[in-house]
Amino acid sequence: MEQELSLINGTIIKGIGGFYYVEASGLVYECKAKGLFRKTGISPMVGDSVLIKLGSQGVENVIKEILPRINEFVRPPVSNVELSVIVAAAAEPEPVFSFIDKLLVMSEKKETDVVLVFNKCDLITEEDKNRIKDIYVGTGYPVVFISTYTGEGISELKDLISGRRCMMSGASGVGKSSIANALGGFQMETGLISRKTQRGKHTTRHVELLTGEGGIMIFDTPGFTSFEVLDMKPEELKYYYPEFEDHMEGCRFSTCMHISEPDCSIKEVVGKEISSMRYDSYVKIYNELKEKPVKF
Ligand SMILES: Nc1nc2c(ncn2[C@@H]2O[C@H](COP(=O)(O)OP(=O)(O)OP(=O)(O)O)[C@@H](O)[C@H]2O)c(=O)[nH]1
Ligand SMILES: [Mg+2]
Ligand SMILES: [Zn+2]
Repeated sequence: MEQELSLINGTIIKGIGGFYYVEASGLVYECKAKGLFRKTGISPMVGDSVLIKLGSQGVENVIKEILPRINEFVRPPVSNVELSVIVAAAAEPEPVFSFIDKLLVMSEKKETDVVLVFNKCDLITEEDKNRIKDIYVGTGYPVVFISTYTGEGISELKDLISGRRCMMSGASGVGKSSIANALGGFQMETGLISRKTQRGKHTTRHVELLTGEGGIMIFDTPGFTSFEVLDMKPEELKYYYPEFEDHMEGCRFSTCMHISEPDCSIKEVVGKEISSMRYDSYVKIYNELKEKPVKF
């Protein structure tokens, strides 16, 4: 009983080299997670709400318990996400729409709300923006066009995300850390993209939960260049494209995958109500899932 009373409730904001940094009442404690995995089979993640026991006189602080998670993501590895902020660059690097759609699909699967951000809008025209808008208009996702250089869209984004714990994910070099800095006045390291490959240089190495004024709570995460949709049956995928929902009922077969079946009402509206880009990414991801049997 005495021991329980001495436990402190906090949140893991960072994990490096076997240490976890736990924020509790404005203080940050460096902790170990000794024996926790052996006892529970669960490894701590950034975002976890935990109970820690403070050590004294040379004894380290220890995470004793991980409280139940609302959700957890594998890439990036974070837990308890309230809003998924998917970041792409409008240019430099060019957006890869199938990659963006994979991130969207994973967020749908995890049932988090989504905001889609196109950064570096100082590099594109209004016409370019309209082309991007057209791709996602049917999804219902909020799409925000921003530039951390000019400040465009930053306050709009702030309004959309404040008060919710946001996971930022996206390719390296799209500006995730720059956005975190612009939103919350943080000083996260940012890095130039490679001139030759037009890709980021993986500047951010660790996931970190940043808390700032005005209800800003952001997981800054390392960018990645490839991404596979995990733990999903191919038949599930269609439910993670919100714009399919209104059209599915017209298909001849209730089991229609909207790939090669006859009388498919989804395929009928591709290029109209459903953007070709989105449909193409659906087919691509569907085929990838088919080729890669997943154990359940
Ligand atoms: N033109 C332009 N460049 C930007 C903008 N925002 C950020 N950048 C630049 O893009 C580069 C990458 O920015 P970062 O914030 O490091 O990108 P990141 O997504 O955090 O990258 P990783 O940490 O590697 O995943 C830097 O050189 C930034 O200065 C913008 O609005 N416009
Ligand atoms: Mg970064
Ligand atoms: Zn169909």
